[in-house]
This record gives sequence, structure tokens and C-alpha cells, in this order.
Amino acid sequence: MDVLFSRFTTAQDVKQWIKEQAQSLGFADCGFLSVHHPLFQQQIEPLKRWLDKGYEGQLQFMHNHHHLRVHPEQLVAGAKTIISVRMDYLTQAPTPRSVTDNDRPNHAIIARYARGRDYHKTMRSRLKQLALKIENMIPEWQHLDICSEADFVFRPFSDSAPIFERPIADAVGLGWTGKHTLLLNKQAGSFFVLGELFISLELPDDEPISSHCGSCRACIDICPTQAIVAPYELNAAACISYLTIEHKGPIDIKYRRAIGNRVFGCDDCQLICPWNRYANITPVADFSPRHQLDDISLLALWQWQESEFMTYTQGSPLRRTGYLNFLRNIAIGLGNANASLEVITQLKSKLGVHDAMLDEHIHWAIAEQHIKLNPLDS
Ligand code: B12
Ligand code: SF4
Ligand code: SF4
Repeated sequence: MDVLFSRFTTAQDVKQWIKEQAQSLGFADCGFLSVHHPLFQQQIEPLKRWLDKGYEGQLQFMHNHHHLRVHPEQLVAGAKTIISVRMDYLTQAPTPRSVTDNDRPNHAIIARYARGRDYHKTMRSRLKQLALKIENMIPEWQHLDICSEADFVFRPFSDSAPIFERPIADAVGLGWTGKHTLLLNKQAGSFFVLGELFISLELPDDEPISSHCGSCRACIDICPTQAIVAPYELNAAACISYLTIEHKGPIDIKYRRAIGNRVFGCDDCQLICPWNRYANITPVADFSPRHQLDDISLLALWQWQESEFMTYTQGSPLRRTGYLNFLRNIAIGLGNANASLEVITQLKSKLGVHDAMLDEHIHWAIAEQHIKLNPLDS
């Protein structure tokens, strides 16, 4: 390649080209950060304080591999730069600033990111495609001081390793960290997921953007379980997303009414956020809802046999809960559903069928139904 005729005169040109390729692959945006950036060291103390408060619940993996969080270069030998990407996932714009999910208590609410194909797979396969495009271009970039002599090294991640994903995306300006602890920005709100591509090219860092939460605290006030204990401080163990997806076994009674009809994850703190008026619809078909998961009744889900659960959740994030915890969540939803003898009959039909944990949730749900049917008896 004749250097004089190259369209790449600086590393910024390379970054711009990578950004365009990322967008052509369905990523909304990307940014660049050195694996030696000081943020990795800076983030570890707040993480330890968070763990000291017991906010992680059963998320044991949050205790592991802290040295790799501080030294991401050890995660991928030869990596120099992290490309942080974000991908929008909404397939339908929700009503701005309102949590209408709760208006239909007999319907099951599944978090919007989880209604289609598992994003981890979508992200990682597209990040790999991005890496291969970059690798093909390396001969064109030899005149820039960004490539080492060694072979090109890359590795994609999305929620799959001890990486400070949100702080990295914050540092490269993909958004600011909201008081609900998620990343958001003025052009796209927060309904997007994050991923990273580690590469061995050396590219200059991008810069963070300023925060625009101001005096707003809508996310804190709307949270059904008061899991956002202070701005930027989430007690994961109290978050409905944690309780319905990550937590194994019985769910504390104190949370059950607040969980309402949310059977997998929770979007309330995002739905109420004013910046989500600007949330974008995803161009990625993988997020399209499967098996009517955007509009399905609690009773319809309650009928799923284990074999159906395994079939319907193939390649879906819903697999993560496992069948019995999924039924546990639906039982809570049915307890919170409108009073009906049909609901009680359906709840009873699974008593004694699975395990004591599920039975206890079914008994709770039946009792809740009775309170609503016969308020004077309680
Ligand atoms: C563990 C985890 C959870 C836990 C805990 C969430 C949490 N906020 O910590 C649970 C299961 C509850 C959860 C829920 C959800 N999650 Co989650 N989760 C993660 C995971 C694996 C790690 C997050 C983490 O490190 N938490 C530990 C704490 C210590 O980190 P932190 O909240 O960022 O805390 C820092 C801040 O508080 C900061 N801080 C303290 N004071 C201040 C002050 C200021 C001014 C600032 C700026 C910062 C700041 O310092 C702390 C230390 O770093 C990441 C993926 C990853 N590998 O990073 C996804 C991730 C954060 N989750 C994601 C999503 C989509 C969700 C849900 C929306 C899913 C849903 N719809 O149900 C909910 C949202 C709940 C919420 N309000 O956060 C996305 C977020 C995308 C985005 N736009 O930001 C991520 C990045 C996954 C991904 N690859 O896309 N999640
Ligand atoms: S996801 Fe739901 S429960 Fe968790 S912090 Fe947000 S509003 Fe609260
Ligand atoms: S609801 Fe308000 S405080 Fe919460 S993230 Fe959005 S702008 Fe920030």
C-alpha cells in the first residue's frame, strides 16, 4: 500500500473506520480505551465496598478474579485496546415516562432485553465479525504506529468475564452513569447492552461525556423494592432483576407483592427515565420477541411443562433461571394477579408436583388470592 495514497493518515482515521464497521454490524456506537487506563485500579475499591455491604446477594462471581479486573491486559495476552460497544435492543418504543407494564396484572412482564435471542451470543458473534474486518485491514495500516510485529490478537466479551463493562463504556463516552447505575445518553436513553472487543492494535483513548441526571431522581422513586438505596448505589440483592433471574431458591416474602407480575427482570427504573424518550429501535432482528413473550398471560406461562420450557428457551436469556425458579416467579405473579377462582385452581394444580420451595410460593400465592377474594375474612 502506497502511504501517500492511503485514506488512513492518523489513528483517528482508523478509529472512525472501525466505528463505521461497528455500526454496519448493528452496534449503535463504540469507543476506545487502553487496557492500562487508570479506571481499572480506581474501580476496585468501590466494588469492594459494594461487596462489603452484601449487595451482591448470591452473585458469588462478583468476588472472583479482582486482579483481572484491575489488569485486563492479563485477560487477553497481547491486547492493547478495548473497543467498547453498545447495542440498542428495543423492538417497540414504550410509552415515555410511564410504567404501564403494571396495568395488566394478569400478564407476565419479561424484561425487554430478554424477549428474543440471548444478547450475549448476538454481541459476541458480531464482535468477532468486527475483529475479522479489522484484521483484514491491518496491511493498510502498517505506516501508522498502531500495529505491533506480532500477530493480530482479539477476543470478544459481553457480560462474560470479570470486566468493568459499564465503567469502561462510561470512560469512552458511550453515555454517563445514571442514578440507577445503568449507562445512558441523550440520543439513545439506556435500553442498550454493552460488549467489548479486546484487540492488539494501539489506538488513542476516547473521552467521557458529562452527566445529565441533574436533580432528577425518578428512577430511585419508582423502584418497587427501593433497591436503589442512594444515587448510584444499587442493592442488587433487593433488585427485582436479581430476584427473578439470579436468585436461586425462596424469595423473601417482603419482596413478593412488590415484584408484581415481573417474571424475568425489571425495566421500571428505565421506563420512567426522561432520557428514554429518545431510546431507539434496534436494527438487530435477534431481539424480536419469541413465543409472544412481549404479550403473554401468566396463566399461559404457568402451563409450560419443563420440556416446553427447555424448547422455548433455547438460545434465550430465560434459560438462566431454570424451570423451577421460573415457575416460582410466575407463582408470585399469580398471587399478585386479579382475584379469580381460575387462578387458584391453576395454582393448586402444581401443588406437590415439583419441590417444597415451589409449593411454599404456591401456598403464598393462593393465600394472596383468598385475601383479595374475601377481604373481610383476612
Ligand atoms: C451484576 C450485574 C447485575 C446485578 C447488579 C446490577 C448493578 N447495578 O450492579 C443485577 C442482577 C441486579 C443486574 C440487573 C440489571 N442489569 Co446487569 N449487570 C451486572 C454485571 C454482570 C456487573 C455489574 C457490576 O459490576 N456491579 C457491581 C457494582 C459495584 O457496580 P456499579 O453499580 O457499576 O457500581 C459502581 C457505581 O455505583 C460507581 N459509583 C459509586 N458512586 C458513584 C457516583 C457517580 C457520580 C458515578 C458516576 C458512579 C458511582 O462505583 C461503583 C463501583 O464500580 C454487568 C455486566 C458487567 N460485566 O459489567 C451487567 C449490566 C450492568 N447489566 C445490564 C442490564 C441491562 C441490567 C438490567 C437492565 C436487566 C433487566 N432489565 O432486568 C438490570 C438493571 C438493574 C439496575 N438498575 O442496575 C447491562 C447494563 C447496560 C447499560 N445500559 O448500562 C450490563 C452492562 C450487561 C451488559 N453487558 O450489557 N445486573
Ligand atoms: S430494575 Fe427494577 S427493581 Fe431493579 S433497580 Fe430498577 S426499578 Fe428497581
Ligand atoms: S431517571 Fe433521572 S436520575 Fe434516573 S437515570 Fe434517568 S435522568 Fe438520571
